[in-house]
Amino acid sequence: MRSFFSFGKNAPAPKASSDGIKRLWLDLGEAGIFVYPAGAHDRWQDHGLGLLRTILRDKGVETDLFSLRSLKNWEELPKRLAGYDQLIMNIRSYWYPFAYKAAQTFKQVNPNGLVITGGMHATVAPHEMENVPEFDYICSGPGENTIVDLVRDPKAFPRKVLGIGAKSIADWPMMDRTLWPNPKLKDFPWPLEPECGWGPAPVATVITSRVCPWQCVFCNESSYIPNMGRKSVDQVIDELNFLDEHYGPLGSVVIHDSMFFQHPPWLTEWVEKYPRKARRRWPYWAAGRSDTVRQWPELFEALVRETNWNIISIGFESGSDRVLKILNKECTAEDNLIAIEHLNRIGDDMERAGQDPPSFWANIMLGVPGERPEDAFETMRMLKRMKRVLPSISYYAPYPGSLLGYQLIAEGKSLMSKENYHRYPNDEKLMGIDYKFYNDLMAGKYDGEINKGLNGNAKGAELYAGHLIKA
Ligand code: B12
Ligand code: SF4
Repeated sequence: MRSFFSFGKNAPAPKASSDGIKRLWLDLGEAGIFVYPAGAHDRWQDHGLGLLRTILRDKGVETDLFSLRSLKNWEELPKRLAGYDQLIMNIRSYWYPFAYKAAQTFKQVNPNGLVITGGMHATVAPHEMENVPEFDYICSGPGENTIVDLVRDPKAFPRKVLGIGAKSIADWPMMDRTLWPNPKLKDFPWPLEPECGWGPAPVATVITSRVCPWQCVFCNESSYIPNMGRKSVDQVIDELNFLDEHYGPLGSVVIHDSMFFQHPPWLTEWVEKYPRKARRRWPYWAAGRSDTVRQWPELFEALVRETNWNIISIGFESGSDRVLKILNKECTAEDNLIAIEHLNRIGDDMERAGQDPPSFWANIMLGVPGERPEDAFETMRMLKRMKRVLPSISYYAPYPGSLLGYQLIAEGKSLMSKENYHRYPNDEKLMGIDYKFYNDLMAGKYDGEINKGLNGNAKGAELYAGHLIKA
């Protein structure tokens, strides 16, 4: 699929906001994603950008927008950046190499321009960014109550800014999705989003809650994202109905929350209202944990059956208790098994009743430091016990922000750098990991060994071969 437009030839002239300042919000990501064929996840839109541009627009601060994903190649970038006074970016760690390159290019073409940054990487690795002189402002933490003042009068702030957030997501304005970049691709239902195999297009991605309270050492986002209240059930349904009415008909929904299956009273209200008040009971993808599925089996079943939660993302991570302990997952291999059997049973039941059965989106991590081959075999056995599953398997990556990530970075073992985080699913992310073993495992070389631990008809290696994802 090619773009309708030839990007980069004639960059539009920079527009000034009402205060005369020319500001560019740069959407990050790999060049070419909005031009050439690319994975749907890479094409999804950035809620941080959408929310903050909505807030700015509502306060009369206009920003131009360009997406790195619309570049055919990096040589086109200087003319896209030339003539601006400010460059604004939401930087997550996996976008850091792009932001670094963009900031350098911006300064080359606008030596007096200011680079104003915020986002997850600015929150968890500000020290790394402070060493780069091209970053003029580095805002750690949430930006919703800081962004307007910061871009209006940056000189009033120190270089390192502490962002101020809302108490609750309920206080965020409804994001104007037309402020997202428009890839102008035939198969991109802008301002809605493309499907990725979870449910029919167009997809609406929404956020109902922020911050998962658990402390898994490869994630533990609650240590760096301030806790905040959840959006009300009514707000979520109103937003979906609005999107369906204005840009739909919607095909399906993705709930981006790191942990959707939390706060039983909220979930109970969702079970009660979503089937009644939503214009359609759109199927949706959302995340849970195996221990809470075990703890609240009836609530889980009600959500699956009554609200059409048909792709259940669970961070199983491993089938080995040793590795689950290393990860401080606070779930056991038994919790995982019980959750698997519960959904297998619900799915069988629904199939017998002529309904579409739900599937797992099973998040699995391989290459965790300390993992032994037998642990990885247990993990693959666990995966094979799932009757209906979309495997999401990745090699562990030491992200800054997470406890384990910080530790491995400090020990000099991370292979992720500001020039090159990772581009491909099977990139090597950590020293001391036998990636050859894992590549062989993923190619099915150890399937005989794995199937030995399973009774009956074990699925083949096609279940996971080719299912490694970028992480
Ligand atoms: C949605 C999501 C995705 C989507 C992204 C879609 C997209 N294009 O945005 C998908 C599914 C594709 C994805 C993939 C991955 N993700 Co992700 N994802 C999330 C999630 C759950 C929500 C992000 C979000 O929309 N937040 C809401 C918005 C409003 O927040 P925000 O963007 O951070 O913006 C706020 C502030 O940062 C700040 N801010 C932002 N920009 C600016 C700019 C300025 C100037 C200022 C002042 C402030 C400011 O203000 C905003 C409002 O408060 C977060 C977890 C979380 N709770 O945030 C993880 C998260 C961002 N993902 C993460 C990771 C690691 C990944 C993956 C590697 C796999 C994985 N382990 O999940 C892949 C990588 C993909 C790739 N290689 O490209 C990590 C990033 C860690 C880090 N150090 O950056 C997070 C934090 C999860 C975690 N706990 O580990 N992800
Ligand atoms: S991995 Fe999942 S359960 Fe663990 S802290 Fe992160 S979002 Fe929460």
